[in-house]
Order: sequence, then structure tokens, then C-alpha cells
Amino acid sequence: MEQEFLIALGSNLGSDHGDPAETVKAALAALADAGFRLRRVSRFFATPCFPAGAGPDYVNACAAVTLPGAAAPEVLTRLHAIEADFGRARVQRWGSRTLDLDLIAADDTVLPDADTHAAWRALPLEDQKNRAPDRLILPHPRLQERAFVLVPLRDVAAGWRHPVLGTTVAAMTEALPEELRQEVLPL
Ligand code: A4P
Ligand code: MG
Repeated sequence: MEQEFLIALGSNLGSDHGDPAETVKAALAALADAGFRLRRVSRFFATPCFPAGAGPDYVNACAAVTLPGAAAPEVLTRLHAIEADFGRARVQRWGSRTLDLDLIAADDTVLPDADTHAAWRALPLEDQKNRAPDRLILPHPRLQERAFVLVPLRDVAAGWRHPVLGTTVAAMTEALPEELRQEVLPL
């Protein structure tokens, strides 16, 4: 069966395409142009920058897509190409960006392996700022703690079950502190 990929989109600076919301909208069009089939697209949400105070608010969204014939590494390569087209410069980890496209999951794929995945999940916040993985980690190691990913993701994949944690997007979203969930506002 064809794999379904879950993608998170974020922008807090805007681009040649306009403000952050227009940039996310243009990124969805760019995904389609790059051969992705957009199965489901979430609402757009305004979200406070994480870490707090590090920059302007973001617009975040999620999409469930397919890319006929492609596996996860190819998907990430295409996402990076689109980010580059949108003028993203990687200046600072977690820095402001015109467009961030993260691959959140590919069905129940775990990469590179369960132990390495556990190590990235357990990485203390201080180290997360300084260490970025040099290879594809799936599911995205921070998805379960981020309201700006989970709330939009619930629009398109509420029933997707995390292959390591065993919980659904709906349950992970419910498990977030109420105040974090309420900061994620539909546009
Ligand atoms: N990489 C490995 N696995 C993956 C994956 N599943 N998806 C590698 C995407 N990339 C993956 O990513 C760093 C490295 O991780 C890359 O070499 C990639 O091959 P990056 O996109 O270059 O750097 P980044 O965006 O600074 O890191 P990352 O991990 O995407 O950042 P985060 O942690 O996603 O933070 N606040 C709000 N409200 N909304 C946001 O969307 N986004 C960020 C970005 C920070 N604060 C935010 C938001
Ligand atoms: Mg990224």
C-alpha cells in the first residue's frame, strides 16, 4: 500500500510569497508542484514562538500527503529543496524562518532504530538547542510535546498511532497542558 507522510509546515517571517500565512499557503502549492498529492490539509493556526521570546509568532499547519514511489529520505530531500526555494537560510537552530517543513511521520516507520529514537526523545532541552540530528529521525522526536504540531496534526491524522509510544494524535493532544493547547489559535 502507498505510504502516507505527515508533514508540519511553519513560518514566522514571511517570504517573497507574502506574510507567514501566505507563505504556508504557497508552500502547499509548492508541495503539489513537487509531485506530492495533498490528501488532507489542516486549518492554519497562529502559535506563539517556541522558545518564548525568540521571535515573532508562527503560522503552523499540517498536511497528510503521498508521493508515489518515494520513501521517507526522498521526501525529506524534497522538503529541503522547497525550503531553499523559499529563501530559508539556516542561521540558527530554532531561529526564525521563512519556511520550516518537517517530516513528522511515515506511517509506522521508526528510523534509524528504536534505541537511537529513544535517545533523541530523551535529549534534554539544553542539548536540543545545540544538537541537530545528521540523519532522518522518524517519527519526529519532539512531536509528542509540541502543541503547534499536534493541534494542526489532529485535523488531518487524529487517529494516527505513534509507532513507539503507542498513543494516537488525539490522545497526545489531550495529554498536553491545557494552557499550551489554548495558545494554538485557528486563523
Ligand atoms: N532531521 C532529522 N529528522 C528529521 C525529520 N523527521 N524532519 C534533520 C525534519 N528534519 C529532520 O533540522 C535539523 C536537522 O534535522 C536537519 O539536518 C534534518 O535533516 P532543520 O530543519 O535543519 O533545523 P531546524 O528547523 O532548526 O530544526 P528542527 O528540528 O526542524 O527545529 P524544530 O525543533 O522543528 O524547531 N515555534 C512555533 N510556534 N512553531 C514552529 O513551527 N518551529 C521551530 C523549529 C522552533 N519554534 C517553533 C516552530
Ligand atoms: Mg525543520
